[in-house]
Amino acid sequence: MIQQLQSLLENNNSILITTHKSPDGDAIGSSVAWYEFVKNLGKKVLIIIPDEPSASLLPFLSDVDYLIYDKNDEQVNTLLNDYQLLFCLDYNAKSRVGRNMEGIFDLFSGTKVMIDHHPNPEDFCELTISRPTVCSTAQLIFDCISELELIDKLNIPAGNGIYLGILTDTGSFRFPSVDKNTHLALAKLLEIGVEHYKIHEAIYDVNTMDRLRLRGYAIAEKLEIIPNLPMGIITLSQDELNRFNYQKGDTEGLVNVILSIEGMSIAALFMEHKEGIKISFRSKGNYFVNEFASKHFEGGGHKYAAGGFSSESLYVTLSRFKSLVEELIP
Ligand SMILES: [Mn+2]
Repeated sequence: MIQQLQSLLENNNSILITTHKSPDGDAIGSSVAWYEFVKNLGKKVLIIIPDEPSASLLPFLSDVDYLIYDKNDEQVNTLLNDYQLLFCLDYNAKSRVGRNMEGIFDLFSGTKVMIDHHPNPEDFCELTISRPTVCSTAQLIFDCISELELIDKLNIPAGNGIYLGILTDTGSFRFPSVDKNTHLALAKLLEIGVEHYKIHEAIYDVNTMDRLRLRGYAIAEKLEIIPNLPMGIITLSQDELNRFNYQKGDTEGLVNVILSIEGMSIAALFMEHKEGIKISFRSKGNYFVNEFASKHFEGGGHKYAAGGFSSESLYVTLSRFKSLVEELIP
């Protein structure tokens, strides 16, 4: 597989990098890392992101060429076929780029390559590098570069992206998906000069008062423990989000706070948006959320972290959820 990747890189000079909708730290981090790496190999490269990332991720994009598909769809559609390779990073199905951007897969006539760590990848790329046991796509990017024996082409900007992706996809290096290789990769990043503390500060020390107040309110007033289950949920209506001047990214990590309560193993956050109800599921130990999310809430993800969606009202979504929660008991 790495040989196929190697020959694709040797025989093609122009590369598009795409990632999933509502990009998280791993989506942005792995895209930036791959961008910097292939640029260093002398390639022409452009990143396409489905929609605007949260504000804390924007600084990581300051040195790369990228376009937001939602704002530049026509421009992207016309330039797609100026590129030979299209990389799909941190997603495993066409639909993950969102309904808007999904059309690019019909328009693009070059070779598609998936590099991803979500289980059960859809078969739509000519080359699929899928390793669900790896903690993050960023780590997988690191592994690919090292298997290509091109680790000397890893520069600090690429290293920053890899660090960002690993940091955010592992809850700061604490999830079971972290292994020895994760720490070896991190050690290598520090060795080449990545300033890890700056990345932590850029991600974790950028709260606004509104965001802290929203979190305080959510925990104090909206956290509900489901009887007879090691499970807590938080629901936030559109009115409540507006009250705290909600910005994308403000509830990042909020669902994990529920799991920090002693004895809690499953957590869910329901947020009412214009498009519908967005749900984040988290779990640990013997509890898994990805199948539940895909079976009942048009979602999916990893066994311990999954997303979901419902176009019903918040009230109906919650009652349906509560009627189904027993299925989460193994
Ligand atoms: Mn990821």
